[in-house]
Amino acid sequence: MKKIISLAISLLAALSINAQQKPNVIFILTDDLGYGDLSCYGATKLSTPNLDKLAKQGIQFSNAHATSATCTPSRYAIMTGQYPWRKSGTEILPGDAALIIPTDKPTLPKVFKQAGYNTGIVGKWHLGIGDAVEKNWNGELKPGPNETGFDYSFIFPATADRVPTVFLENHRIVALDPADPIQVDYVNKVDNDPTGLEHPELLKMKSSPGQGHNNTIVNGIGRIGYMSGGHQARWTDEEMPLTFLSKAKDFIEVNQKNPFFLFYTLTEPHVPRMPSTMFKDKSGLGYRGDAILQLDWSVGEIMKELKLLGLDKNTIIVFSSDNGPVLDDGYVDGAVTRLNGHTPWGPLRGGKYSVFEAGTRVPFIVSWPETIKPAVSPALVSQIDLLASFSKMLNILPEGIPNDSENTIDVLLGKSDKGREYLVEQGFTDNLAIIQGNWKYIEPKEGPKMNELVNIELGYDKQPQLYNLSTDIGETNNLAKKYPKKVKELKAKLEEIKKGSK
Ligand code: NG6
Ligand code: CA
Repeated sequence: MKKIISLAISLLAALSINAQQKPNVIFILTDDLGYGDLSCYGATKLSTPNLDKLAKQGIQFSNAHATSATCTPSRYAIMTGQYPWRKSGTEILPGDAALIIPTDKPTLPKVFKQAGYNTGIVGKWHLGIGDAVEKNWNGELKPGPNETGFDYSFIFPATADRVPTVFLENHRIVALDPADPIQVDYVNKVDNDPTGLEHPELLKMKSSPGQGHNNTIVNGIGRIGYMSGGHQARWTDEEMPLTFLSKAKDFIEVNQKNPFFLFYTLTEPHVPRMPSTMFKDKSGLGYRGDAILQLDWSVGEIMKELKLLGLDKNTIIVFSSDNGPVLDDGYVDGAVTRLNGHTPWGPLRGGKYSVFEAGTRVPFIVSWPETIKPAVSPALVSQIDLLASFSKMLNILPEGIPNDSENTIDVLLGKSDKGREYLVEQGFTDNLAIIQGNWKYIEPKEGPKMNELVNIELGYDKQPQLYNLSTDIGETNNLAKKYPKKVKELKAKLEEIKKGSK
């Protein structure tokens, strides 16, 4: 008997050592950060020392992608490993949308959970909450992040410019006074809360003409959508980074003894950009630049925390952005007038909403000190592959991982530089492109050339477009007429991918 007990104890000890050896993973996802927004990616008008340091100690990818040029579809792909254009209802969601992530399929956090990790999300969600649009915001709100694989969640439901402007911790709104219940409506005004449209004099930041953002005013900023009540629970934009950072640090601290996966989804530099006082006017580029300094600072604070707890060596940090950059996305905040020569899109064409490269080619850094050999990698990688890749790393092979998600773990960890063979990019909902090797083919599609509101080329064209990205990264020279065979080949490949999915 004694022997059996001691055997059991040593087995348990071995298991727990094993568990401790598994690296923690923190995926830091920013919102609308462009390919050219960081100094390690060539920005000269602002400096991002913490991300530069992360890039220096890890692998900095130059050809890494979000699947889509807007937030909801891009995050849908990260969570499910499936191209979002395969499923309707994955376009930019309003703040009262129902959950769009299936609760009975594999997800990125579920992979970690299955491997014994504690999982958490802190930050922006934007994938819907509850079973329906109509819901009682004052009770338990589910299904949501916790039902898709996160043990812990501290989020806001949609975007910083959409109501409800409150935080949810697990299933409930934080600091909600039952005597002042919240109501949310995206069609009609509810109650008497002032709107930006009726009371522009109450605004501390004007909304851009023609872009909406003039419904309920919260913290002096007009939002998309109407809400009433919940006054104590409403956030103050200026303290958002501190709140998220503190919750992220708490999660790390509480879970320091067991492997954890933290999805830290920062809201910067998405609109409304309202940096905290310590960053206001620091960049000289207006609030958008300040918001970038602020996100860089948050990353630095996380790195410091890991060091303090002795977790820095055994924590993988993945850093990226959900889609490309935009200047005026709804508020008059100086992003255009104070740009000062900064190029958020780097050498790329387009931006957020666009099927051109700046829409989906984003900063992407993977760091794992002392395990990953620092490098710059030109390999083609995508956020959609994190699901299959971490599954492979953890030896978890859940059934039903969509084959859109490919295992590229060796590339992500620097053991190989052979990235994906091809990748599909999604612009503003229905326009798709495929990259294979140096070639990029944008399928012909009717649609507006420009999103005039934000002054970004969307990439729609009735004619097929073909670019050679190795010599023309700015997609200026359409070679479709010159290489009809290539066009045919890539068109066929794209059609094949469109058809084939689990
Ligand atoms: C757009 C909003 C924009 C932003 C975006 C979502 C208008 C005119 N523009 O519809 O301000 O909120 O949605 O951004 O309403 S994302 O990064 O979450 O996809
Ligand atoms: Ca975004």
